[in-house]
Amino acid sequence: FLKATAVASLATGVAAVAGSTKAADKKFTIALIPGLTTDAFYITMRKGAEAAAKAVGAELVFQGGPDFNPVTQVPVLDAVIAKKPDFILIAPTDKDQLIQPLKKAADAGIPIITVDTFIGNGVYQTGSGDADFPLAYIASDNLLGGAIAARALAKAVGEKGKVYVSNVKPGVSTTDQREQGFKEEMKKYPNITVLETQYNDDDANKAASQLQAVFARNSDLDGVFGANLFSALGAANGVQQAGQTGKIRVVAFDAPTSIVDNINSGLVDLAIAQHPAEIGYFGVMAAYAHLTGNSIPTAIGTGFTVIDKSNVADKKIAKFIYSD
Ligand code: T6T
Repeated sequence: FLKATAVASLATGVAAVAGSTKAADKKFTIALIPGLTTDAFYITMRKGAEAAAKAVGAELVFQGGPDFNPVTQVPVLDAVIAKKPDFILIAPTDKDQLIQPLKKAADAGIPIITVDTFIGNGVYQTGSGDADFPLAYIASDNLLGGAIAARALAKAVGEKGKVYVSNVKPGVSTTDQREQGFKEEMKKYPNITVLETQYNDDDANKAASQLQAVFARNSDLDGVFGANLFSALGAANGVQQAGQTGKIRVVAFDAPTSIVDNINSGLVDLAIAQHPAEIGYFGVMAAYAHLTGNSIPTAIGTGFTVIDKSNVADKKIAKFIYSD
């Protein structure tokens, strides 16, 4: 048996040289599954991923669900697994609910990196737990991002008063960590009360009506932290609809063009831009490195660019505004 295997692999080796299908020449297919397809954050991530795929001659397949929800993401993941790509990059829409579906990919021999969000506790390749099998996590430092938001909002409201977090839903690693980082940092401001978090299910309209409802209950509301793109956009719209522009201060996570317009108009004080193109670029590069036999780091952290009135018109900032 051993002998037969050796002969077979030798034969394959010969064929590979003759056909010139060495690993480095192979056109790899790398799938990128975003949290949802119609979100400027993931559209920008895709652009970075496409740029890297072009650089290494890989094919990028971008396939995702219509909303940020495991119920719509898991069938997309199953369909991608069935096509047997060489690598899966995915932003899991829930820390727990994507573990088993992703295990299926790992069991099928498809290597995985999670981008933006994580499964389990986000610490991979430790040999412990049931969710450490992805090779790497490539993302912003969301705890830090939440702390930056808290400091900015505290400053905007004069370090006193009432604020709240407009958030997506519990179970999403990124937005959970932003809220955690925000609340921890807010403990340094004893004169600021953080009201109960409002969960909007990634629906900007819901975030806008929640802002008005919180304001109706708290006429002395001073500020809101929108913990992702739709939360921030919705909360800002709610402030405007309530006629409170400049009175209820808004700190936004994410930087689509609409938020930048709102900084110019004074509706939003500051936006914390992530670097989604960088996440996509390094996601593909790490996948390619692994596929060509190189080792890769288990975590890659990407940065932030804070945008406010003082730098919003700066040309160097423009590349951090998300693509639509
Ligand atoms: O904030 C990003 C992303 O980091 C988060 O995981 C989900 O929401 C966004 O896509 C923005 O909508």
